[in-house]
Amino acid sequence: MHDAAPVALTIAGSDPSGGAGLQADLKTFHTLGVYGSSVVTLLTAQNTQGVQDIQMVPADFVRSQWTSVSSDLPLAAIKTGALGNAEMIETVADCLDAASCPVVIDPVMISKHGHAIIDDDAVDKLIERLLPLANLVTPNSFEAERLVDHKVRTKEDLLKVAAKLLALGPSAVLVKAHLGDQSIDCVADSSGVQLLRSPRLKSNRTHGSGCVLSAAITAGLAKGDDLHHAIQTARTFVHDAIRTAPKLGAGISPLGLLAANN
Ligand code: PXL
Repeated sequence: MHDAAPVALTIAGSDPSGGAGLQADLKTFHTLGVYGSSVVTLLTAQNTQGVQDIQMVPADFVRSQWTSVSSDLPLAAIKTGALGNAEMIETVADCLDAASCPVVIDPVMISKHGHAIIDDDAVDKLIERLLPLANLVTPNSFEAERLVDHKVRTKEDLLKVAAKLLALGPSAVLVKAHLGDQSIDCVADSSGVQLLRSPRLKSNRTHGSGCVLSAAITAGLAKGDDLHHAIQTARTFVHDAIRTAPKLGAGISPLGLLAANN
């Protein structure tokens, strides 16, 4: 008999080029020893050069996928990625209200190429419905600025934005920022605030790095790690995956998820 791996679920959009979205999440889960399942919210037509088209999955069908998966698999952790619009956020929040495992919300708003993958009115819905049920929310500084309407230019701004986000109801926040030549992540929860610094990697092989980070944290939580340990491990995983990313496609290459495990 083999022990079953813990099961994680991603509720996210498809990137057919495999670098971001649910494909990145599933690969990350797998590499980190977690069984991956997925509920698809939207389909993109994209590659390393940009997002060419988007098609929403009907909200009712997202609910059907959730019912199929959650009624059968022992979900140990869940993450959300691209949700697209307010109706989808409402649907996903209705599903997650019933969840009894940790939930990581990655509030995906734009692609690496600056292509919007969320409607304006969806941001309000995200704040109202999803943030309060998150164990962790993982915005980059652009997404955080939009959620709390405060620019991130300095370390003080970053601390302020993290505090404002925490006040919106998640149990913890991880705000990812680049200040000068440093990559600084601000982690805040009820026990306090921490700044995690690392040198900024000069690489454009970063397609899907946000997805991989939040998926790696979700994998850690599925395995029973505490949040701070899951974040530390996931940051190292992403750092190694960017460092070892092969050149692929004519645009922004995806991360090297296989090499990071070697
Ligand atoms: O990296 C954010 C992201 C998440 N999910 C989907 C995406 C993107 C960026 O392009 O397309 C489906």
